Amino acid sequence: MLADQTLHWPGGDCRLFVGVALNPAQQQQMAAVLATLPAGLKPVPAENLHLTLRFLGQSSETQARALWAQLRATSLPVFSVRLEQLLCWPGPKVLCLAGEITDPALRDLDASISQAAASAGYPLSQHPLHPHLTLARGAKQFPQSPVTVPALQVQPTELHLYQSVSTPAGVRYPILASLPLVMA
Ligand code: 3AM
Repeated sequence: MLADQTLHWPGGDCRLFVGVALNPAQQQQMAAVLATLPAGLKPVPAENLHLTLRFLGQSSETQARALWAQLRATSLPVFSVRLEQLLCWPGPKVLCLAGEITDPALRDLDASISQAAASAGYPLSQHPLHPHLTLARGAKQFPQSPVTVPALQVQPTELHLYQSVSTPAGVRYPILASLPLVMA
């Protein structure tokens, strides 16, 4: 499927981030894993699974369009990352499956996104990129009972601009625009 490069703006200012999704087989695999997480954890809905590459925060339409135009004019490399380390981050209280950046293409992509974000006027990222898939929230500490999560080799084909929408039923991440990642 061709990426929809058009940016569909929902109106007003929006909370945004740039990221990638799992492929459908991985999403299904992880949905099954989410269903087995110990009680006390709040698994994320499977449709919310994603890897955040850059959190942008509250954004105007003008700023988002400037960012997306710059990314559209950039050759965005396809990358691969292996997520295999189960981590509990006590600050945001999330359980996540994390990996290291070993593919130079991911460093290049991160640099391109940072450059586009800076020229569109977004503040510098507070943390260096640490690839991770948030699995559950409400994780004050590492779960006492054993958690089995398979390693995941993620090789996305598209970059997405996600909106983060809070609703009474929970957070949703609609995709506002997508760009293809290309072989170098
Ligand atoms: O689930 P992950 O971590 O991939 O952590 C938040 C989530 O990504 C991250 O943006 C994604 C959608 O909410 N996020 C939220 N607030 C953030 C902040 N102030 C943030 N990342 C960095 N700084």
